[in-house]
Amino acid sequence: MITLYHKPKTRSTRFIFLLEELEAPYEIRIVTARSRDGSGAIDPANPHPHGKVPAISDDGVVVFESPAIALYLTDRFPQKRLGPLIGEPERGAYLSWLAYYSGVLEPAFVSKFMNVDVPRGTAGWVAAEEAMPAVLQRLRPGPWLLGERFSALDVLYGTTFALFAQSPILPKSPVIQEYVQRIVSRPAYARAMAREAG
Ligand SMILES: N[C@@H](CCC(=O)N[C@@H](CS)C(=O)NCC(=O)O)C(=O)O
Repeated sequence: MITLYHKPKTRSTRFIFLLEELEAPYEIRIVTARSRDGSGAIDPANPHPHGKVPAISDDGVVVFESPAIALYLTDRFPQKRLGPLIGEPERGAYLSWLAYYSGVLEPAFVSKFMNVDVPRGTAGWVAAEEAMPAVLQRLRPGPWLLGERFSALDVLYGTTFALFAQSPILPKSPVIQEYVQRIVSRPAYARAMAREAG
């Protein structure tokens, strides 16, 4: 049984979506976490080293950080084909864009949100203005980041773009709008939203 350490309406919500896509047996354990306004506290029950969400435990095996959890879960339920496995040619792109999500895209978005210039040659990421064209180029052939194959990448990127749909951080592009529409139209997304709402 998988336990998802979760705080509603945060980065852990997308893992309810992924677990629904995988039709995995799971339970949700609501934990407290610190909020932007200074309220909230780390929950000692949460195994993430900084008390962040998401984290999961799979019969005692703990995994934290979104790309690691996505990879763990798609490897754990290989029959669902939501992530290319070792030996499949798409595995390289899968790993690369998983790592890119938290190594480049999120820092790029946060830098832009905070009005911080990204120092080229020093930062390990690039500005959002440079990152987004690369993502768009990948997405343009569609319908998913791995082409015809829906994967956990789309859970990460799609839910992020859905969240920032109205924000100036995201370029206005029909490619993104249609992608977000495809994501939020998935039955597992609706089930996840219903489950989170209780
Ligand atoms: N790098 C982490 C980020 C997780 C994260 O920052 N989650 C937020 C909620 S959206 C959180 O738990 N914040 C509480 C805190 O920073 O203490 C991941 O991608 O999983």
